[in-house]
Amino acid sequence: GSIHPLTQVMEEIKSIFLRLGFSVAYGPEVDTDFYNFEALNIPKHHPARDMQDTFYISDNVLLRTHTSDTQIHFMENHEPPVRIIAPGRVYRNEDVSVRSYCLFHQIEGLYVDAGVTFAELKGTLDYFAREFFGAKTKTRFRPSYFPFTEPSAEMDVYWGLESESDYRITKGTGWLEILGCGMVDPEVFKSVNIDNEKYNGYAFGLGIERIAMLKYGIEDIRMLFDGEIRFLRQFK
Ligand code: 2NL
Repeated sequence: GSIHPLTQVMEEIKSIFLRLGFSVAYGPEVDTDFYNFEALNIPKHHPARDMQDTFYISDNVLLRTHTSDTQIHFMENHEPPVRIIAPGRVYRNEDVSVRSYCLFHQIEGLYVDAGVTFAELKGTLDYFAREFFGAKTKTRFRPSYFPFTEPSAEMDVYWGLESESDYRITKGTGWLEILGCGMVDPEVFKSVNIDNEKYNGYAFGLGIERIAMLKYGIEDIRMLFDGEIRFLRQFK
């Protein structure tokens, strides 16, 4: 047998953040509306909550759409400082295609303490990019929006424009988006009873499939879930 490419990528990312002092937290894949949406400042009428995007078990129970739910559970049960990553499976009710599948994997990170800065977030994620993609990796941060962080950003790595496929995957820019991040919105701390005058923090989320596809040049996301032995043997 061989270790699945998604597992290999997850283990490599986990080990980088473990070296930085993060612990690993696991949580339920079936969770309630509160942990997946409400506590994350995602309002009732938000499009992500739609049945078109989320698999519901009942009115209030669903398959998690990100591993943020685990971080909410963790903050309910632990006083700051909190420094965790939450890896695992997440689910979205999307049309299956080369680019998207109903099941995928995520690693989210969370750091909560008194006086956490955006500069620390940038330094940590920049370090991660250089460990994962190589010491010469260039990164850039662009402003973005998430309901659970303010301010929010996306991090790109410079991929280059050497081959025809580089043009295709970077849309001719040479840059590739690899994660979303930001400073935790004070509203999120309210829902887990953490004093948002005393504490703040940063969070980030990255999709494993996308990174595995880039690393190994996999063109169709479905190959990661088919269990086709001739595909899997290549990752020995
Ligand atoms: C993306 C973006 C992100 C987070 C995830 C987070 C979790 C808590 C509080 C605040 Cl408990 N934020 N997670 C923050 C920013 C971005 O993911 O594109 N993921 C694939």
